[in-house]
Amino acid sequence: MNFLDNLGLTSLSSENVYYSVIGNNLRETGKGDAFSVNSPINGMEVARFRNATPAQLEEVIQNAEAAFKQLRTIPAPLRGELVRRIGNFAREHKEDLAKVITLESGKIMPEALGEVQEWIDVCDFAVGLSRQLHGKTIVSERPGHRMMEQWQPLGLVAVITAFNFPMAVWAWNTMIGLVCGDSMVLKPSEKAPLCALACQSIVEKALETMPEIPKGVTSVIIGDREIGALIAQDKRFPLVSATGSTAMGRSVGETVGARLGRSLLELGGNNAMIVSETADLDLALRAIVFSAAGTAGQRCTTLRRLITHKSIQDDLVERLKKSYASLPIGDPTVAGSLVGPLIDQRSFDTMQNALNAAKEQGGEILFGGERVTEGVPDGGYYVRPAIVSIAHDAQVVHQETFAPILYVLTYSNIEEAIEIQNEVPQGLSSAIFTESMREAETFMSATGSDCGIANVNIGTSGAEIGGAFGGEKETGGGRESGSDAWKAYMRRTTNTINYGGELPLAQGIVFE
Ligand code: UN1
Repeated sequence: MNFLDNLGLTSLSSENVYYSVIGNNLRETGKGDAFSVNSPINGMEVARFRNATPAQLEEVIQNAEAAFKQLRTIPAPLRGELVRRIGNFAREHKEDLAKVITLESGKIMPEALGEVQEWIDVCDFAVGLSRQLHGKTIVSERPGHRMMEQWQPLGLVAVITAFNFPMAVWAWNTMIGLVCGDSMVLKPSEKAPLCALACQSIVEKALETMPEIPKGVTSVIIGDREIGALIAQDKRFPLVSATGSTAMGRSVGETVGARLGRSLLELGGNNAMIVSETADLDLALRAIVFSAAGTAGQRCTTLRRLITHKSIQDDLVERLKKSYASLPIGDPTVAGSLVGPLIDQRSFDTMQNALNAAKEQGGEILFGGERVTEGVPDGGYYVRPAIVSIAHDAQVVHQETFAPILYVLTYSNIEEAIEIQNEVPQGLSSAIFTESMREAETFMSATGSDCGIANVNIGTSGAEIGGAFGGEKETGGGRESGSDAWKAYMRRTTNTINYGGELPLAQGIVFE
């Protein structure tokens, strides 16, 4: 496969097994259990790995620590220059990188290209940021004193990623972390390790052009849950950033919390869109289809609950069914496909279980849900995205099923719609379609959506990198990517400086 060659990813090791530990001239295959990576496109094996062992993790950590000690002394704008070059290499290899994403995650090419674009965009953002890691100056209550804040590099940051955004989520963390002066260690999803190696190979191209930056500033360790747990326990990682299921995040968060470390969690979503009786339905329809069926329902921002005003529901659902019926389902490498495969059989089974539960809980499948075997590659789990009409408080509606199931719910007034929107345990993304300013503003107000993302007249997925990305409640509370999310990757010091000849105490205390 040419694109793998172009990224230096072929014949990495003599045993035909890829390296599991990479960074700072480390090049080792894992010494743990072997596993294969199978493409969701057709189930074929695309690569073989061996998991890294705890001893190999120790090696990675020591290298990353040595790199951090140097990196923190390098001025932030120079760290920004590294990120600029990483972005340029990502631009140059955009198509090669997108092909690796498609191969491992099954994402259609236009979306895979979009994912690489997120990486490129966050590089541009981080380069600008590298000259804007501002602290404040603060007036002191004491004569002859002043106060200020400084932001300092934090240390080693672990990034644990999921299969569905194997490059973008790593990039949000790593490009920002690098300008902040941190040494970044990636533990990728076991379903997308080649993507991790591709990311590392791009960083290494940039590092080759900047010998003044230590080589171990990014590294990759491919391992199982045991390695993930060891990372969470290790106090040499002041920050662990994890994306994935709420169950995984809870375990990481609890372990990191027990040692009083910081975790940045980006977990499950159960995203809803309210469609008001005033909405522009043409616009809403397009947004619904992309948000609910795009990426085969495998984004954490995927639209899962459609809360429709009772007066427009029938019309909207009819139009939605027509639109779903014409969605091209198929090989994600083929131009024109809009819905690719689910990641694996387990995911397919989970979807079928959810559909059965929906029926048991009084729901009705209005469209789709079944496996598609015609006109798609053999061996992949392709499904027709489902539309299900059901009560808003049915149990299955309150859980995240990582597959294209859209639950259609009904409301009569905006207060009720917002209540339904907020009644689930997750709090990532949300949207309203309305032409009413009152409804839109109420939705975004303190009494409105309780999610980290609340959109008006656009869908729930496809956020830009310039905003802080993340959500509340069981979504974990973390914020990544744009705005001031960088602060999570640094430590803040407050400095009080006395330039006078006296030593007045704060709060007017006299101590003599
Ligand atoms: C994810 O699914 O983990 O907002 C991230 C979006 C993308 C990122 C999704 N920019 O849909």
